[in-house]
Amino acid sequence: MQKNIIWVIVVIVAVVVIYYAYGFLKNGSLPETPAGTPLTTGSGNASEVLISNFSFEPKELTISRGTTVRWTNRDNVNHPIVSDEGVFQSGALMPGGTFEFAFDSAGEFSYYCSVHPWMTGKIIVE
Ligand SMILES: [Cu+2]
Repeated sequence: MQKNIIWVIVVIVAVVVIYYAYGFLKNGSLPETPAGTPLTTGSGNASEVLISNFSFEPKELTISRGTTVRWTNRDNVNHPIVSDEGVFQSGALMPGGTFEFAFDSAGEFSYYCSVHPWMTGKIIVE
């Protein structure tokens, strides 16, 4: 009798595991980001530039003075950000890494990726 109960439990566990495994395979393993998720997080005084597919998005970003810009590397390679005028420099910006810089004075700040110099962007501070 005891043995039968154990077998029933084993079968139930197996069915549950197979059910979840099937759902997992069917839906894929990567969690999806819901559409319309705001890119800006925190105080609202920060702006986000995403690095993906070897480009900066947005390529040009207009902000007001005192805003912190955060670059997030969504690619699988290192993208060190360098300001044309040497105003800021991220150093190695590895996959998944972020770099933040606070823009305290007005002006136009062009930058590029030192590994892939064709990757350029601009921060316009008003
Ligand atoms: Cu790069």
